[in-house]
Amino acid sequence: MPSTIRLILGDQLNINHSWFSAVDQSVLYVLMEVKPESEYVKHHVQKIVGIFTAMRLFAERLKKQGHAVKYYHITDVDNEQSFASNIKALIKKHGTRKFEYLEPDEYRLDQQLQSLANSLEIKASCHSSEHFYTSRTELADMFAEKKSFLMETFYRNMRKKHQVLMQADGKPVTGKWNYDHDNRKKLPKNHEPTPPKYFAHDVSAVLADVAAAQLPHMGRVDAEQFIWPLTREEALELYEFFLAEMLQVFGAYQDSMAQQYWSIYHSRISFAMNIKLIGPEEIVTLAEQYWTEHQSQVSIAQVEGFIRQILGWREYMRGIYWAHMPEYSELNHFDNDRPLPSWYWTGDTKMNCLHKSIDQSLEHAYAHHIQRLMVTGNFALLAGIAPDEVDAWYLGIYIDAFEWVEITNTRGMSQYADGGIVGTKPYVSSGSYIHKMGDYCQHCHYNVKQKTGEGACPMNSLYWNFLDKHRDLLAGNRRMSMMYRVWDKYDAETKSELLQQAGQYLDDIENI
Ligand code: FAD
Ligand code: DLZ
Ligand code: SF4
Repeated sequence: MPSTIRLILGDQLNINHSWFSAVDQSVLYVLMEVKPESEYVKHHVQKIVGIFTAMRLFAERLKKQGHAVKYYHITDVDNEQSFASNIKALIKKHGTRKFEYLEPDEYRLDQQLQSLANSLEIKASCHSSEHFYTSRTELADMFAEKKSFLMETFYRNMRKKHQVLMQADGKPVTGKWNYDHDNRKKLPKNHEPTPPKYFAHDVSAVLADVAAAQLPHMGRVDAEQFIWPLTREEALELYEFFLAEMLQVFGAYQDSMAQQYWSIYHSRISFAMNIKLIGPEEIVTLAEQYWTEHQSQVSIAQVEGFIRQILGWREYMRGIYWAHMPEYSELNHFDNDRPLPSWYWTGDTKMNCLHKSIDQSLEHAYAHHIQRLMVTGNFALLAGIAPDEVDAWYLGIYIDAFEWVEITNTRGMSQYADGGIVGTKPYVSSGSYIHKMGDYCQHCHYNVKQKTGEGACPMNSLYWNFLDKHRDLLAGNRRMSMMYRVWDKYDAETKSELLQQAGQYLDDIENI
């Protein structure tokens, strides 16, 4: 009879966790597929199937190692479809004396599990997931006396603390912290990126369970050739492929967009990392090691650009989340309230940049950072979409979307709904940025060079409309002042035409 129950959530599949270092038959590990976790937003079918399959494979692996495991499939008759009810039923059945769980990454589940723990008459405790570099409060503690939390400051502190890309004299290797300026290139004409690595899992049985349980979902899936990594070994394989084939140009092309290529030179490691098949520390260590051993092929700009994303941005977002939740999920700096256009769920728009970014998201449950930020996010902000709707879309559609990293990127970095906690200014642009960084505009119904009139690129007038509408909130921001100077130089007639054009597009937003 197990005297301890240990709960493992669907994004806590860390086989190197100290919990598993010894086999102890008095401990029962519990994993459960439960309906509420699939229903808090409408998820991409690949996200549900990916998480369930990875959970099932993880449970099998624990069993093979000799651990006692109780696994609730979504269709099991004894599954009460709630973490709390299933745990209480197990405690009753086994007469368990202790309940243990790992720190959830999401505020909602943290609250739920704390209240479950408090309601039990047995001992209950919460343990580290042993995944992140930082604790929940490390970022807030670091900036305790400061008004704003600068990512660059945080990142440099992380580099020093963890001795990543550092020299013995305390300076960054090569003397420079940041190589952003060497990066940000468009893909050269006729350049064909290395094709992404695909796995080919048959997930038909899991998909059948999802259908039988009538879980809401969206998006497409090839159930016989599921492409995402689902075990630690596959996560390592995908990452090693990235190091060997892609790291050498990762930074250079990380901001580029391409009509024909859906992931370009991105690692696509976020899903595996977010469900903890692989950890950030090993990712960073392996990248630095690869660079050290291959300096003739991989420049510092590439490896620094990559490490910054994980040691910098990813940990920073986690810190922001725990410093500002639950208020963060309510922030709406611009009071935006327009519904999300229905074509966000179909890709059915004449704007090619949006069509391509949404269509590939439905196909692969993935878009790379610049598509999320400067295409779908940019349009949503320019059009004044309600942040709740934007968040629900991002949280549902991406296979790597978990609230701690989704909401900080969406509501914060992309929508500036937090009024500048994450970003120092809104990430907005007209069509010119999209034109500069890729080839979407060449294949578009609209003309990126045109601001008004039939066929004018909607991003152009919406951009000026956004600046004009939010002047009170933004004109005082030094980083926006140059754009306001440009706007102020337009004559009254041009301004009025631009605002009118934006108004027409917004009135007909479902059909643009
Ligand atoms: P790569 O480009 O190869 O980067 C490597 C890794 O760096 C990523 O796997 C990721 O772990 C990390 N990283 C890069 N940028 C960020 C960032 N801004 N914040 C945190 N980590 C970062 N990332 C998620 O993991 N989950 C999300 O739900 C999510 N939602 C986003 C929503 C919006 C609106 C935006 C603008 C960004 C979002 N991101 C999210 C951040 C980033 O876009 C993804 O991490 C990245 O696209 C994942 O693909 P990749 O693994 O190929 O990344
Ligand atoms: C996203 C998700 C889904 C769809 N289903 C489950 C599930 O049935 N069981 C589970 O343990 N986890 C699931 N998850 C992931 C959780 O929502 C995740 O643990 C939280 O997002 C915490 O970050
Ligand atoms: Fe997007 Fe405008 Fe370019 Fe079309 S022309 S792809 S809408 S930026």
